[in-house]
Amino acid sequence: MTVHIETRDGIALVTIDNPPVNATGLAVRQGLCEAVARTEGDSAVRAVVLACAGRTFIAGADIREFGQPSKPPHLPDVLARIAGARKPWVAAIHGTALGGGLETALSCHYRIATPDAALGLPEVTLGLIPGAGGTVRLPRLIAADHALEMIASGASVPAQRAREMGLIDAITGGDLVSDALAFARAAADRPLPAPLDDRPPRPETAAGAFNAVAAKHTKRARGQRAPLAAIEALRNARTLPVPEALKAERALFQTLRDGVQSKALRHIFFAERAAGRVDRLEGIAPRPLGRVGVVGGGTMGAGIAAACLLAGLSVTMIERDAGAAEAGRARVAGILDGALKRGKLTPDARAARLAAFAARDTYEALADADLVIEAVFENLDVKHAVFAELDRVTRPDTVLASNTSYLDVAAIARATANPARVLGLHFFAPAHIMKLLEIVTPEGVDDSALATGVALAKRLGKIPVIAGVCDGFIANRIMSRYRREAEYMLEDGALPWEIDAAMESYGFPMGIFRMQDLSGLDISWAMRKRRAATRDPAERYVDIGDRLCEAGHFGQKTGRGYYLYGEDGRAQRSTETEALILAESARKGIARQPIPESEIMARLLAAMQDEGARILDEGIARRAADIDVVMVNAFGFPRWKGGPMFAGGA
Ligand code: 3H9
Repeated sequence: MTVHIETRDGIALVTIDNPPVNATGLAVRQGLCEAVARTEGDSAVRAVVLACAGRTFIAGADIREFGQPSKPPHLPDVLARIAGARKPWVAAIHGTALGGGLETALSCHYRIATPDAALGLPEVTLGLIPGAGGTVRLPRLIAADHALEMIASGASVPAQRAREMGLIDAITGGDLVSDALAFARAAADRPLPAPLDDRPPRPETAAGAFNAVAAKHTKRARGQRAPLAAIEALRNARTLPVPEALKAERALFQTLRDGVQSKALRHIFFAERAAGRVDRLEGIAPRPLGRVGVVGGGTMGAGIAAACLLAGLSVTMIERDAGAAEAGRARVAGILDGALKRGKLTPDARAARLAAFAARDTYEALADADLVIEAVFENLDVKHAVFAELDRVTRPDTVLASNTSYLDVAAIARATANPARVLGLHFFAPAHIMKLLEIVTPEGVDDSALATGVALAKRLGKIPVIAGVCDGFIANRIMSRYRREAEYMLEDGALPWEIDAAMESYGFPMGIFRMQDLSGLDISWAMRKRRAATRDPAERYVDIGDRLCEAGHFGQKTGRGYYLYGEDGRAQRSTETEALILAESARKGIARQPIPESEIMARLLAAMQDEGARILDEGIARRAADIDVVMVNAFGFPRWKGGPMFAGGA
């Protein structure tokens, strides 16, 4: 039974048991309707507790049903029945009450939660708004601006904050169900509170607060429809009678659900979860993961070390001498301090994480590591030397990983006696923040080593994407292809700020030239110089980036790059860059033609899609959706466009 009912001493305990997250699929909706009918009709029942089995309270409507015609009873109708019950319903919340789950709790007369529970309406993250009364009932329970913030941001609030806002009535001290039953028993002796639908909307916390939150989310929306629809629905909730506000909410929800943005966001939601599932690892246990070694204490090594520490792993960092080890230690401590400042770590947790960290200058310190990640200079000889050392000092079952962003991991592995324990773990900077981890799998890599890489990603809260070995793997290979296309357009007729503006109006947070200026032009220049000898002379090559570097313009850090940077760090159009570009077009005999914004984006997308298709053909990526996950999480491809392959109809 998906929903079962038992009566304990006059209180009906209605339990939803619909793994994995108790989504309100058809069987749950039917079960809830029956529960209302039975409890209303049973004179022995005085009150009802609604609880969930398993790891969480209801995490929302069943997203898988959104692509199909919806079957009655619909959630809004089910919730109207609960809200109209003549006996008090108490929602007993553990885990997360999200979306339709929180709306279900809002239809109950009371809500109590465990101290570690979280409540939210994350529909906007799926390109939706709440569609079962959330936009109308939440602002009748909590302040108007708080309700708008929750719905337009999609962010959850922890139980304590929910209690302060008035979203829940109590936090349990002991067993949730026992406490909820006791709460319900007491509630049965009191008059039934007025349903939320009969209450007026709550005022804002301060004059103008609602409009301020609305303005903030309008600005952030950047082409996304759902946050604007959320604002509209919340305004309706304040101005329209409840039945009309509910009707308007439903209409907005349905339009969004059937629109391309929500389809794209649902695609990415499932693609991110599918990315970590690897058929060949079915039944393969990862090796134990407690102690991680990191070779290299630069920006990348320190970020990786911090990510591991923040996930509760012990970390030993290796540098070439005591001075470099100290610098690496300071970088890691700096990242943990940042986490402390942002409230992500308590002072005690920071101290405990630092106690689990050591920076050393001898490889022997890695003798007991379960996994070692190398993050040194991108040079095959240097990497070979590191892996030969790792082969010497580590246990035979230690998994060895390279954080290379484009080198041949199989060639790196050959520096060891057992290449089967070597793989690539390609982090993105800043490594303690970016969600993506490319797991590069050379042929012959051992299944349990691979499973350990995937387990590490999950332990770090990252999304693992499996990639085969090629120059740049999935992420950097597509990135260099579309960067090349952008450079061709510079010669053909566009200017950096026009290309960046096209990308930004498509939804990228930053255009490609501005992004290169930010990360520094010198690193890719050095790489181009290293590769110059092996470059196909027939391939079109754009020299503009090299010319900028030759002039000492390395990007924002030198005040000049594709753009010019003022004292305030703002990027301005550079007449010098423009002159250089025009000169390069002239030198190559190219008659420049202005390129309209739509064509710029079409060319960039086509380049990404074409390279994506090649990557799929070569088996470097396992599925088109993995490519989308990479582009969304590594390079700011707008999530609500679903990634380049989805946008191309793959
Ligand atoms: C909504 O409610 C609309 C209403 O307002 C109106 C209706 C009329 N449906 O993330 P995990 C699956 S919109 C179907 O790996 P975690 C997920 O695919 C919804 N399936 O676990 C995965 O399956 P698999 C608003 C769902 O512990 C498995 O559950 N709600 C749903 O890291 C485990 O998921 C949301 O947006 C779902 N709603 O995180 C919440 N949710 O094992 C979306 C999960 O086959 N969900 N699955 O890969 C989440 O944020 C996280 O899943 C959650 C658990 C925090 C709950």
